[in-house]
Amino acid sequence: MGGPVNGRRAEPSPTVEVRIDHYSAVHLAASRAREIAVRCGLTGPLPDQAGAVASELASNLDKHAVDGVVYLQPVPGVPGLEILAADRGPGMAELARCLSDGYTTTGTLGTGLGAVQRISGGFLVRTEPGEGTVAAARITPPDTSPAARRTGMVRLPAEGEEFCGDGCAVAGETGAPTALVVDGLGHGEPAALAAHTALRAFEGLADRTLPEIVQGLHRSLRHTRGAAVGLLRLHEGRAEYCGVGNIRLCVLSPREEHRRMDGRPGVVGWNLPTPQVRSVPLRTGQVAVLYSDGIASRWSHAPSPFLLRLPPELLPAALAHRHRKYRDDATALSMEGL
Ligand SMILES: [Mn+2]
Repeated sequence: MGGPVNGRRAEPSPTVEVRIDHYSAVHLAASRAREIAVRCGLTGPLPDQAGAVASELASNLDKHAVDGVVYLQPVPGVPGLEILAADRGPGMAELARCLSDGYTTTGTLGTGLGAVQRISGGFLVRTEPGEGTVAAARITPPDTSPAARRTGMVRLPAEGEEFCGDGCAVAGETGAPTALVVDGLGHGEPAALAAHTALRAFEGLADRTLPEIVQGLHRSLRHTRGAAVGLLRLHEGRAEYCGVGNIRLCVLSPREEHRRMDGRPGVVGWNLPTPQVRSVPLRTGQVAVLYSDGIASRWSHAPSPFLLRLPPELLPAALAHRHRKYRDDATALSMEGL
């Protein structure tokens, strides 16, 4: 998936974005979903089902929503396609209410999302008048066990770029889960190579302490253009964050005050500051999100109640849709506390 980077192993494909700004985009979303579903390892009727789900979500956006977008990407860790939809209201809101109330209509409105829910291995939707809607549907083989952990991610290349200079990964299925977001300096292929090098190095470092991981990444990135790095490790009731450069952390909670943390100035691979680990309370029901500077950090100064309540599966799509800078690669990765 994705082109090879200087002949090295290809990076998993970044998130594919289809803006629903015209009816023709509905067909585009469906055909891209079918095509990416095949590349994600789905077989039999599943690619067509993925196309049907993408078509339904996109057609709702086309008919009823303002500023609608569909994101398509592999489900991390298992064969499968994730289809995310986001808008700024108002139409999807009505549909989602019908769905969550079990309310049926004689029109095509409720039935469409009901079908999406039946076909999908997992379907989540959140909506609020004035805020819009975010939805996620996962198409996976019938025997797929549910995700071990509640996470979400979106990784978008800068507009017009083939390569994404950001990377992200989660490791530690058994031990303390550890997430990495990396932003190769600049964008395009050299940035992608730096991000790719960091991801490969992270595979062998993930069970070390966070400062050791940063130092290991620093060594492996010496011959690249360097990167900003953010690491997040979950423990019961808390998390550790270690950041260098513009990979920020925000911890969101429906009722409590949110917490923000910024990385220390520096470039991993070039001038590494002494890595500093900071601990932050993070419990079940709270969500931590690591994000690159392709998402404007302004949102985190006063997150809306809608964002504060989003589950980890939906938060990255909402941030990318509302706060993305189109001239930079943009990544967000979220995890729920343990
Ligand atoms: Mn960037």
